[in-house]
Amino acid sequence: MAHPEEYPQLPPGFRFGTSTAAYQVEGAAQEDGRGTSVWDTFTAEPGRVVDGSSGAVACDHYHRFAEDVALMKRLGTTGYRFSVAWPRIQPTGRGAVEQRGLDFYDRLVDELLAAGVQPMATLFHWDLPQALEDDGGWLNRDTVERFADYATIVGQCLGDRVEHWVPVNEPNVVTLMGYGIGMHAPGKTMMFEALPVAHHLLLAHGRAVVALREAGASSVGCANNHAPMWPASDDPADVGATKLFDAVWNALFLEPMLLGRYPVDLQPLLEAHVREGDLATIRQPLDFYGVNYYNPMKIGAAAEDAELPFEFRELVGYPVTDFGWPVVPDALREWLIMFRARFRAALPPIIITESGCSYGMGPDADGVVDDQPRIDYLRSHVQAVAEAVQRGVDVRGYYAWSLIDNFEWSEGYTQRFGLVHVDYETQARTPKRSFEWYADLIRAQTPGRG
Ligand code: GBH
Repeated sequence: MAHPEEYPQLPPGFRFGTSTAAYQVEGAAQEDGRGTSVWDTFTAEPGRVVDGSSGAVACDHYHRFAEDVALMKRLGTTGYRFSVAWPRIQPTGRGAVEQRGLDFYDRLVDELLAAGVQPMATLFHWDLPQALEDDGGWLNRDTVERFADYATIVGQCLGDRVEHWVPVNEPNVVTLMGYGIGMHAPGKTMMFEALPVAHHLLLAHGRAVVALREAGASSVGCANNHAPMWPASDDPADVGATKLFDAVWNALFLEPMLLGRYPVDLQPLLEAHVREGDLATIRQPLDFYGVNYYNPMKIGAAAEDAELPFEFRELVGYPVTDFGWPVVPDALREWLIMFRARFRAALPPIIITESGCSYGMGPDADGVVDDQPRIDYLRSHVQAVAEAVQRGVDVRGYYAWSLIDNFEWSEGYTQRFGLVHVDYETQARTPKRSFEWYADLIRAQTPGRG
């Protein structure tokens, strides 16, 4: 039985949800006419994924979605963020609609609504159709047009039933990890030459916001990954490197979306790609600003001959997750307060569209998955959000990453972020102790109901 006083309290109507993404959970890669995505290609290349795995089967969510929705119902969540796989809707990224692919999301949305769960749909969580990548992918401005068409198709099908829309998940991760340093698909190592990707993803965001609204969507936002950047020391070289990386990771996406301009330091690098009207296209009024938060980063100056002008340093003195990422909930609270103070009227209500951690334990002899560190993570981060709300920041929801263990990109199946354990041999789902804790947290918001 949950004692309300032991759980962070958020205002009435605050939505507690969970998040996943298509390539990480669906599997069924060959089914119902799905086309090849850049992640199918990337995972087939030796050495790209630590355990040599792919999302070909993943959690088999494509076939087991009803079981997964039943888990959400049991959890008592009222929100679920998923992504639509573009190659299921348009196998080559252009042209005719693959109705069977669209039907899957239609069934998923209906199943969610019947369970009392409000859907949040992401249109692009990194699985670009390979055929578009073959034509340059996000380096090619034409991909923006293709994305706007795709947004219209999905919006027309689901616009009446999806509560919130996210056009692009973490454009910074796509730009930097996909095209900058090559840790993600499509695996390009272009460093600063990857900046046109950022501009095209931002244009894709703006065009999709318009397309979705025209198709009947009522609430459209974004899901940008933000990491507070801390300098390794007060040495001006470290401070300067931190300022630059902060611009590249955070401001490069945030400022065009909210203010309609690029950060001053980066303008010279982007100028050549920006056409008349582009910045107005990017700056669309948003119904919410989605933040994916994991941890702050420590940045230092790099050696003269280094490839990049900044360096990632280890943030010591904090507990770490299995991934080695530091657990710093205070940084989330401080970042939210700073964000609100800086943007004020330009900032719509915030939703935490992802927050979570990887801890790897499986079921013990009694079948229990005792993931206390995840409970601590969730408790402290939800508490940080509650404190930011008390300080006047308008945060409307928290979506835990993730509902179930899943394919963690270049880490394959070696990192587990789920509230529910997945046995990849049997596909058995086992709710972890953190699942029970999250259920209690939700119940504790409305005393008397649980
Ligand atoms: C998100 O990306 C994704 O949206 C989701 O698909 C993914 O499964 C989830 O997070 C978990 O990874 O240098 O040690 O300080 C997260 C992007 C970028 C977050 C790198 C952590 C720095 C770690 N990540 N970042 S560290």
